[in-house]
Amino acid sequence: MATKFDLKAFDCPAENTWCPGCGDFAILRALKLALAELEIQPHQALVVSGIGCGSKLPDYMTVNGFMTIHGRPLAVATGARLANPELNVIVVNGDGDSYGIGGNHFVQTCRRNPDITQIVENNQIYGLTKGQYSPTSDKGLVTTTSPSGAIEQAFNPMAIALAAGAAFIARAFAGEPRHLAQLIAAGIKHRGYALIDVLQPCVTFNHVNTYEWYRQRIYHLEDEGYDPSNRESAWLKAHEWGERIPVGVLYRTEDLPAYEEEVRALDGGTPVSRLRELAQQPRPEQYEPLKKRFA
Ligand SMILES: Cc1ncc(C[n+]2csc(CCOP(=O)(O)OP(=O)(O)O)c2C)c(N)n1
Ligand code: SF4
Repeated sequence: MATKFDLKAFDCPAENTWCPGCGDFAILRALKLALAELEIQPHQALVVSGIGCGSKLPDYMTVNGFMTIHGRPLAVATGARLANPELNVIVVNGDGDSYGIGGNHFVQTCRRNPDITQIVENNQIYGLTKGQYSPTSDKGLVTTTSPSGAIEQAFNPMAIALAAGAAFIARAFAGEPRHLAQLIAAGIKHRGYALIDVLQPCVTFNHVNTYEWYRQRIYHLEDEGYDPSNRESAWLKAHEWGERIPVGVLYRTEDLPAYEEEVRALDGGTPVSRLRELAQQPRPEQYEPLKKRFA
């Protein structure tokens, strides 16, 4: 992906505390690449996160950022988008934040379809709190809270997003930042909610789902002539996990209106546009005394 302006615009001096080798580094780079490719400048984007290792991401780039409480970035992002549709609103959070504590917000956002893009750093573990199993941990995964192996079935974000009505559903791998950047850019360009679930190795706590594990299994849907507009095919692809794991756009439809297009309360203007109008209206009580003073 050739970028049209300098990625340095997004650089930031904050000390990075991610473990060396963490997949979150590639996600950070891919997001910057995608924004640069779309010529979106730092002040034109808002990155909203929750709590977790991956949710530290807005701290590590120059951009408008909002770190919410655990599991709530989608609610905050939807509100921000309604208030100011000129902002490119991007949510970045972990699988625990998104699919665990934020699970209901995830489902409601899929069916609500606000024009925001969500990047889920899916490392199949709770990284920040030191390696408990998460909703996407594979059954049997041995972790600090499942010494005999996780006994629950894993949450399937692709299938749940599809069933809940999401209009753009993609999966990527943190070991391929340029491919990931293309998917993020496509998600941002998509009108409505876009989910990009990123397979993100946690090199410290998940010793099963490693870079090597994923490299042996992933394949690219676009290499197989796959048609992402077919809902039935997407349902089958959403359930492919194990020996072969598809990455790319699983499902996409442009047929659904974005949530904010249907919110009638915004017909008279958004909160930000109304504030701008107010600011431009002459306020005689302010300038009349000044005029008298300098007459
Ligand atoms: C209400 C609430 N419950 C629990 C926590 C503790 N907590 C902080 S981060 C986290 C898990 C984060 O996991 P994930 O979202 O997968 O992100 P990762 O750290 O793996 O990037 C938990 C349980 C919290 N901060 N707030
Ligand atoms: S604990 Fe895991 S997810 Fe957190 S920074 Fe380290 S490698 Fe990344």
